[in-house]
Amino acid sequence: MTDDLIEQAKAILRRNDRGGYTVPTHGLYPFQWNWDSCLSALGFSHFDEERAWTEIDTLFANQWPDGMVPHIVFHEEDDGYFPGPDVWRTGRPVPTSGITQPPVAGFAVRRLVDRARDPELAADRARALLPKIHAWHEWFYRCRDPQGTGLVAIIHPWESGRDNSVDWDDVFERVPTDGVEPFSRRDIQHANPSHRPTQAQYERYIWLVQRFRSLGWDNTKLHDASPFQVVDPGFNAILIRSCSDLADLAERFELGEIAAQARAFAERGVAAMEALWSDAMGQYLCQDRTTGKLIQSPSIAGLLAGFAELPSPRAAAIAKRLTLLGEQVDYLVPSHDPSQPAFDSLRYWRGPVWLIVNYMIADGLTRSGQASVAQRIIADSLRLIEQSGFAEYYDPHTAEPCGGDQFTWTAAIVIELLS
Ligand code: 9WN
Repeated sequence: MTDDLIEQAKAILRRNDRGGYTVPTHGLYPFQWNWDSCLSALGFSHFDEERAWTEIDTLFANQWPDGMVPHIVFHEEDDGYFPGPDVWRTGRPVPTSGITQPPVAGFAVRRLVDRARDPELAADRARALLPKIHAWHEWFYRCRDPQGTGLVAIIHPWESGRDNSVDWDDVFERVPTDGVEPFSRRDIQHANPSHRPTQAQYERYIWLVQRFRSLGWDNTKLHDASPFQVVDPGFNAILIRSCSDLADLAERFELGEIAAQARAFAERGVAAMEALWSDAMGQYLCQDRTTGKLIQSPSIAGLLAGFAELPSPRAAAIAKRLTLLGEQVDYLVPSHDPSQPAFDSLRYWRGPVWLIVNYMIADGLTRSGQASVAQRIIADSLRLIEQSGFAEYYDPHTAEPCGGDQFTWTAAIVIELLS
């Protein structure tokens, strides 16, 4: 069974391989996505290390001069996705979007180095990538934390990777829709519209893109100019974990300055995360940076926070939350608390389970000594695959597969878990 699943997963990675990068799935997402690629490299690394490194190299070849690594690289023309390069108009040599995504690269590179079967290859490729990844992290703290709080804000829901989370609903009310140019969505031609974000949400996504475009994609201006500034605990935990993994690697490779700076980012971030903790909810919450208030929305972001090395009482509290959630669903981890009125078991990031997030939560909990919940998460993840194949996301009650199928990062995580 295990071998069979691994073979199926490898076939998906090969099928979605476009040479130097993979597409998340055929049809729905025909370009390279940032965090998809870094997590997919983990899958490749078990059977083709060279290919794994290339996935990350290709992404970083499209890093912006200011350090940002864009969330989409439009390597080829394809009108099957909206919004394409003609909407973003970022002026890059290879067209890219103008926003970023959760920075998992530092974590992924460290993992590739740690288990390299070809240590020389790994050392060469990692040494070349380290300064680039560090430049991205510096960009985050410079451009997305201008007040020096230790935590960075996202300025567009797409940056979180959790596009239509309940977390954004209230803040999104502040984003207008006047002046949005007419557009025609392509996602709902590929996937069930009732499993995707709404039209009203898309109008706001595009309003933000147009606003940033009107500012020439100048990252010294975008943070303050955005009516949407949210501090996401999951996103920050990923950044903190990547900074700390990068610090370890930089020490190993004797890159003293990077090591010291990356370590300082991580330590400051861990301390700052306390501001996002909610005793009432028993988990971390997002913060609306415009008002300074915590957003009372118990989503998976506050559990993904455990991916960073947090104080052990916090990790224990997250494990407890997950145990309670596990009594409400058949498959952990729902992307939103099922007892909340806004929970929707089928609609994208408002309830469904995502394997990549499961993987990161389980990894963090295992490191913090919360092994039994981590094992339940992994077991549930594999049951989903056995029952419903390699989907984009799943209903946490019924295991119904949703969104795109033959999904690259889902397959990559299966290889990672079973190898
Ligand atoms: C917008 C590719 C991406 C993922 C995101 C997921 C979805 C895009 C979309 O697909 O977002 O970036 O058009 O829906 O939310 O996490 O990286 O798989």
